[in-house]
Amino acid sequence: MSFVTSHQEGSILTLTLDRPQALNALNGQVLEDLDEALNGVDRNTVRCLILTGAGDRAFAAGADIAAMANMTEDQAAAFSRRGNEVFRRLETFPLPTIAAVNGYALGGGCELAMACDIRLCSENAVFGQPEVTLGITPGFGGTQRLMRLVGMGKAKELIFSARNVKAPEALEMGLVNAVYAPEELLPAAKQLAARIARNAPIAVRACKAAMNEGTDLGMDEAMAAEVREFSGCFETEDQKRGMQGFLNKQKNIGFENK
Ligand code: CO8
Repeated sequence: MSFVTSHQEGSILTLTLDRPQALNALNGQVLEDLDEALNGVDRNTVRCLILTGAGDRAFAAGADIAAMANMTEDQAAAFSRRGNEVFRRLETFPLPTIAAVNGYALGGGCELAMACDIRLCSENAVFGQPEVTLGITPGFGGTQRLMRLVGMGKAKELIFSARNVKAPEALEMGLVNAVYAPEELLPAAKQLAARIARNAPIAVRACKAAMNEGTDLGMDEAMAAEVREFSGCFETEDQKRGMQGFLNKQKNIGFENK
């Protein structure tokens, strides 16, 4: 039995955190199962990943507090390191990822959503980094990714105060891209995934790599990363297909991931 289920429909793979009795809280096994689920992704057929939570209450209510309560400093470091390793793998995974946040995304849950490329949420979504109320800091990337997404001042306000934000405020600050009625969230995520999946997959992956790499570089090195990813698309079959298709006024160019 796994705490992460996979369901592929065409070229879209939905991964679901499946521990609803604990609001999909992230313990060591959930992290391993997520890593394993990423191992199982068929990169030849999948063109977009959606990550969501089982049930209608939570995406993930954070790292598992019961599992952390009696950790030593060394154990906490190992847990944080492992979580960061898996989340970084997701962040740099060579496919676009969409978090469909269907309820609470607190602590590690918010951090997991932030490791995805795009966040959509339901009207009942609640985001926050409540760690300081537990006597700890965010430990799965929250001190680093939140400020990159919403700016340093807002990130410090949210992390220091442990104030939760509801969907409309998350939208306003750019933490999520769009808000949907709960029943419309997954269909909307799939619609966006399908739209992404229609585009040249090598090019989409290259955009992700250039944008991810560029965030951590100065402008000159970042532009060099763009040149590398841009030129790397040339001589692919899909680049020829895409450009010839345009020149021939062809509609609905099908790309082959080659
Ligand atoms: N960990 C473990 N169990 C949880 C968690 C969690 N984070 N969240 C919820 N649960 C469990 C509850 O214990 C409860 O279980 P049971 O039914 O057996 O008592 C079940 O889920 C349902 O939860 P509630 O009864 O509390 O449901 P409510 O509707 O009353 O409240 C809340 C929902 C508001 C989401 C509430 O559950 C809550 O506040 N949860 C904790 C949120 C939180 O503080 N998250 C941050 C955790 S810390 C963290 O994520 C740090 C990440 C970095 C780690 C670095 C490693 C060292």
